[in-house]
Amino acid sequence: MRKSFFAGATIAAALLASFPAFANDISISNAWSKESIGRVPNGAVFFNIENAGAEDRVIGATSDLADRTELHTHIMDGNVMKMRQVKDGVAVPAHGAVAFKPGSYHVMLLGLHDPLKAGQHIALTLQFEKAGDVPVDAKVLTLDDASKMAVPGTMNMNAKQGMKGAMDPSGGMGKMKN
Ligand SMILES: [Cu+2]
Repeated sequence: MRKSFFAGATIAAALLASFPAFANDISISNAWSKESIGRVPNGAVFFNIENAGAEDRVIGATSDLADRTELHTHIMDGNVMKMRQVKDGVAVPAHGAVAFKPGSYHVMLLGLHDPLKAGQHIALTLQFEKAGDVPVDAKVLTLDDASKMAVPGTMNMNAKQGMKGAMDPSGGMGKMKN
């Protein structure tokens, strides 16, 4: 499990040139989003937050990209995974890290002004209780590359099929074979 996690992290790191942003003790790395599908007017942005100092809290996010920029998370409601706005912020532990990742925390872009295109860089601002505003430069990935940024649990599932299955660009949930 640990090994798969690091394999996933290595693939993720290889996909992105990392542009860490520093503000006091907070650094943001591996920020990414994915290209818009058709006319879907929403997007999500993911990244890692590392904190070299005392406990802090993400209290909001802003951007010029969409009508609304919100902190979101996913919760299980019965057997259904739902997105929900996070209104009380996201704690960032002292000398710790928080991953905004698929299936978990993300910055939600609601009502995108323009579709996100692969290869594009998008800018947003994270607001921290103590560190203040921290800029985020996120790279927009193709759907194929974005699928490789999957959470470790998903990587483990793919690993059962071997790397060939996991790397198959046409592979999706509907194509899983046992
Ligand atoms: Cu969301």
